[in-house]
Amino acid sequence: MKFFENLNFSELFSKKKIDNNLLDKFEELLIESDVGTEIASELKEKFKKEKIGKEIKDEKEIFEFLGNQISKILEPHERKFDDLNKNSPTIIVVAGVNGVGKTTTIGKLGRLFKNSGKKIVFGAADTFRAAAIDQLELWSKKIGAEFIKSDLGTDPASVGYKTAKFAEENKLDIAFIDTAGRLQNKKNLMEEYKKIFTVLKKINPEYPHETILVLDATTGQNAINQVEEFKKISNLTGLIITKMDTSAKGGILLAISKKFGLPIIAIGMGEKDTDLYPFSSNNFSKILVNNK
Ligand SMILES: Nc1nc2c(ncn2[C@@H]2O[C@H](COP(=O)(O)OP(=O)(O)O)[C@@H](O)[C@H]2O)c(=O)[nH]1
Ligand SMILES: [Mg+2]
Repeated sequence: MKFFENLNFSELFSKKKIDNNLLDKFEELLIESDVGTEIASELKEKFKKEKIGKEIKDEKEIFEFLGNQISKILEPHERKFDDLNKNSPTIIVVAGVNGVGKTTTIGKLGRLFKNSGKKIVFGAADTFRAAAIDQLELWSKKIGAEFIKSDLGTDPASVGYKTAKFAEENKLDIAFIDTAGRLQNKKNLMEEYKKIFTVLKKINPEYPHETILVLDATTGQNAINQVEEFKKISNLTGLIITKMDTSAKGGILLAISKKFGLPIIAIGMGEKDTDLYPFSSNNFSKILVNNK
């Protein structure tokens, strides 16, 4: 995560009194970090209130200020992990466009819930590529989850159905339904998702209990469009942001929570099964600040 990589505050502020010109530059730097214009201006105003006319000792002072403010902005959006498994079985659809990390995230989520003794199943409703089915099957073997699949090209909704039924009949705790996110034909994709929801609701109107949208932090502002599209077809219950271990700027998370008010569940920090962290606004802001 390189949120502050391009924020060269030391040059900007060193031994200068904070004036409006400096504040504008501060705001510009924040906008470059994907936080969005609203939050950038909000942070500028707060900074102004506290520091105008004063001298800044060093960069640390600015990072501390930003860290605290970011934590405050994100705190209301924290979604506690334990909260995800209130029903038995809990049916979770994992959605998102191709390549964001859905399948990997299911593997990692599975690992975390397995660690706390939950019985789980993965359903391979991304039926368009054999490799996608195999990938999820590998994860299921790795962490000891049950696995449901159909033949290549089968209707994804039928896999969703089978997976939820399997979870019920075997008294499992959680079913994770993996999906395809091919964006080549947006209309078809959204129709496929709708069908999965419709079929699940036929089993139980409360299904799915969760629809988690996975976003890739490296996509920057485009992540906002993705949330908009998926919000149209489903009741999103939370977000997971992947690839925060890369050069992605974490700022997009602030822009998204501001715009949509969606809960944030976890952060992906790598490709291994142990690389998923329940979201904590406090830790997240600390990582951002300390990574400089
Ligand atoms: N560095 C990094 N890579 C990730 C992370 N999550 C997923 N990936 C990688 O992103 C690629 C696409 O992931 P995949 O789970 O297949 O995405 P899907 O198409 O949404 O199912 C794979 O190479 C994953 O290993 C993450 O948090 N950090
Ligand atoms: Mg996948």
